[in-house]
Amino acid sequence: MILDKSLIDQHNETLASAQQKKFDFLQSSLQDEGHDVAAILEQLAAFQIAIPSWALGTGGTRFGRFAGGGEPRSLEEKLEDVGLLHALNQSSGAISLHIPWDIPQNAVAIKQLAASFDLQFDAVNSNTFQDQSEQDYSYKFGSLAHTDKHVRDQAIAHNLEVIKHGVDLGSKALTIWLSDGTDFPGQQNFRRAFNRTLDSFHQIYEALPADWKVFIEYKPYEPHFYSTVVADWGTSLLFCQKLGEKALGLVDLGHHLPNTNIEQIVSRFLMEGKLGGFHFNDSKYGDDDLTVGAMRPFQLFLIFNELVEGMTSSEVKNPALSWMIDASHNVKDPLEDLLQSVEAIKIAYAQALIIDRKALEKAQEQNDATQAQEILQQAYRTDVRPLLAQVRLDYGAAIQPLAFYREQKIRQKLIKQRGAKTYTTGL
Ligand code: PSV
Ligand code: MN
Ligand code: MN
Repeated sequence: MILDKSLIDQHNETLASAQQKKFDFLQSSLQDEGHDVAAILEQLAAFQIAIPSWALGTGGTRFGRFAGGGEPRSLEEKLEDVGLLHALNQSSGAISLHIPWDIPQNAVAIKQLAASFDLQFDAVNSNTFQDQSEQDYSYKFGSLAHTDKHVRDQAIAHNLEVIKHGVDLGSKALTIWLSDGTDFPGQQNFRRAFNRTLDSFHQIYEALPADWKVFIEYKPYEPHFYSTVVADWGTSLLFCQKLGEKALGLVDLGHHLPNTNIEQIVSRFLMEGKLGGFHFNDSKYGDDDLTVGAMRPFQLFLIFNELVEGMTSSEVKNPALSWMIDASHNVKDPLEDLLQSVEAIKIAYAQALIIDRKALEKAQEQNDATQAQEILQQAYRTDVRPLLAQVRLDYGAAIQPLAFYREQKIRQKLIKQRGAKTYTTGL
């Protein structure tokens, strides 16, 4: 859907004076606290979050899928949807593709279309967790970790194919989420499964272009319920250390057992210079893939506290990160869900940027737990939304993207254009 930009200007005109009041108040409070508001606005403007191509359609669960209408029917329409999000918030300037769900038939044309929406291609994802109709061997008992070399070779070849697609599109990273694992005690030898995986990873690593990275995503369980080869951050780090500097860990917020201290994991990865990127989402129980910030916004803020600390500390040398969302669900309009997710990420980032770091360091040195809490909560309880809205206004995006989306009945327009019964590949 091509968006008429003048509609955004009209929307902004009606909200501009209220926005100005909120922004002026926040700006002067932050300045009184010693913050450089212009610098914060610049950092917020530069912060772009990649949209997963598989989140543009209704997610569904293994029990059913309740598809909405007007969902993208092709890669081109997925790019249009991300282009729309980016026009609304100027914060979603990238897309992350999943192969073979999104095989680009004509990479040159796809790249041009993406550029017309000002979109880049973030990490490409391989998929050896499902069988494809034309493949020779089944992944029922694993892929890169399989006991049978034929299966492993097939899975390696698929990853090399994904890298090729990524190169054609200008992507610079491969994300491997390896679902391999077992469902019953004794089913496999853990050490051998690890070593087979390492050997497969090595072969993929060797095929990476010089300026590429590979992200190793971990997840404790599902689809397998007894053991998973890359179950946790320690295993991911171990693989990355054995592979070399292009291999980095990927933290999907939903891939932790309940009450895990994810912010400390983030700190550890950063400390080792081994953090590659994120799959943002939220969850109450497991890999729920809920809208970012829907359940535990404070945890998200604490994660950004570590990220900002790590990215600004001279003690940490970590490459630039890939920021990606991995969320989708059954009951929301996917585009609304994504607008909310991007907003939640940027709120947490903005709040982390206004933490009084010097005071926090002092409190930490003095073991003053009370003061440390006060400092963190001073930032967390600040309503930073006028900063985000200001950046959007300055860059020609909508002051209130979600309200605009609803006012303009964009979903209804997409349904009219694409139909009420649309089908997307992927989860
Ligand atoms: C697996 O649960 C995962 O988080 C991986 O990132 C996959 O690529 C994605 O979900 C598939 O939906
Ligand atoms: Mn993920
Ligand atoms: Mn997941």
